[in-house]
Amino acid sequence: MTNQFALTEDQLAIQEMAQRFTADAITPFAAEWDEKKHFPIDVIKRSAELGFGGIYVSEEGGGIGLGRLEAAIIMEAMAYGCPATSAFISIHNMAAWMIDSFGSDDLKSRYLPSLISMERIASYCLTEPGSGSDAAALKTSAKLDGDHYIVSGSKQFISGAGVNDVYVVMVRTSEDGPRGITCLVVDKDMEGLSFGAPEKKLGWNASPTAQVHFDNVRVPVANRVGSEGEGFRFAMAGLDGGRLNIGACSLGGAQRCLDEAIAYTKERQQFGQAIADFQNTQFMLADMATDLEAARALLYMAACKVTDNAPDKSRFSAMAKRLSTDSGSEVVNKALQLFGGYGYLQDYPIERFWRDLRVHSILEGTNQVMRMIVGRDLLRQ
Ligand code: FAD
Ligand code: 2MC
Repeated sequence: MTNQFALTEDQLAIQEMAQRFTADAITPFAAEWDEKKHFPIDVIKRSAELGFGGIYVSEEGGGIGLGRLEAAIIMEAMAYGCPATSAFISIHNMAAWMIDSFGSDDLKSRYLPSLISMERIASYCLTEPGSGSDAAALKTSAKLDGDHYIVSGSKQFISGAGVNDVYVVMVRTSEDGPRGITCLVVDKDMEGLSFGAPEKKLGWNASPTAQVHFDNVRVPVANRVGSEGEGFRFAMAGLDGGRLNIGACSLGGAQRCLDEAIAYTKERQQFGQAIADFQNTQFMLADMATDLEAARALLYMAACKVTDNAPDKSRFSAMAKRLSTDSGSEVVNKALQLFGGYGYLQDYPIERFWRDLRVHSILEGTNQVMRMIVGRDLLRQ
């Protein structure tokens, strides 16, 4: 960021490109995707033409090699139309980045080109039925058998499960807690891989979620990311960036609802005047804008810290995720109130954003886990 607080010309150009794509390909269709539970795979793949299949995959790896602030700006812009679609692209980017950052040259050459072009799309598989917040308690096992691992177990709540082609999976290769976790890349067509029924959800209807089952799936050792025992660290490093993006998705969704609320309250008349003329309305809009800007400032700063690999990057990423997702939902809730009964109807976009943003305080680490990360880091100092 130049002048400490302004975006650079390049960043503004990236923002404008993402905003144009959103206005053209996402915003006009998002309500229908939500209503029909339609997964907009064609639009997601089109975003690869802008480089969004490998936003922070290095240029050597074939990506566009941007920083995390630029990624957040892109996610925020796309979430203005549809937070679920934006977050789906973020998860793919997190998985691709893990392969680029920690994979062997062979693994990178076999997976990255088709991930970056989004010919293939990747899921990130950490959560299990018995281990959500306590991710290091995961049980899906991978036992070495010659030059393959035999993988058995189940993953829960996996975005893109059943539709995506590639699964970046955290598995247990030894009993040694977080240090017994290894990261493997699994193809959809490997024998023994199957998927649960699509989950029926409150929001994120444009993004399919399901269980992934591994029944003695033979995964080549060559598909291991890094060494045995490094998987948990890779998974957490991926989430440092993923959490920024989820926060950015909340900012984009909340900005849209604030803009909608400003337009609506100027139009809507009650007691012989626009409801925007009531001081209560103005105070609510003022608080919404203030809270949004404060969360955005922290998130952009945290993004710069992750790009720079700053020692406190994980703490800042957790603080920014917590604040942006909670503030984002609060802003949308206030917008819904300003719309009165109409805010509750599907005729307006507010209720969709209200439902879509709710899950951002839960996934990629609940906001209680975010506080745990921040609190532990403060006390460690
Ligand atoms: P739990 O861990 O059981 O938590 C329940 C409650 O207890 C929460 O309020 C939590 O904050 C609280 N709690 C737990 N431990 C503590 C503690 N120590 N101190 C205080 N409070 C605590 N996961 C993936 O791996 N990949 C995906 O693609 C993916 N996509 C998802 C998509 C959707 C729509 C959803 C809903 C989830 C997705 N997840 C995914 C899973 C998500 O990350 C988990 O739901 C989340 O981490 C919480 O785990 P849990 O649901 O098991 O809740
Ligand atoms: N970057 C790199 N390494 C990290 C790290 C980070 N951000 N955070 C932790 N580690 C390392 C840590 O240094 C330690 O390494 P070592 O054993 O060498 O000392 C190891 O990982 C274990 O860390 P902890 O001791 O902190 O592990 P613990 O089990 O106590 O708890 C916790 C970690 C709670 C923070 C983690 O389990 C967590 O983040 N839980 C939430 C799970 C989650 O976010 N799930 C999201 C799923 S994805 C999703 O929802 C999607 C929509 C895609």
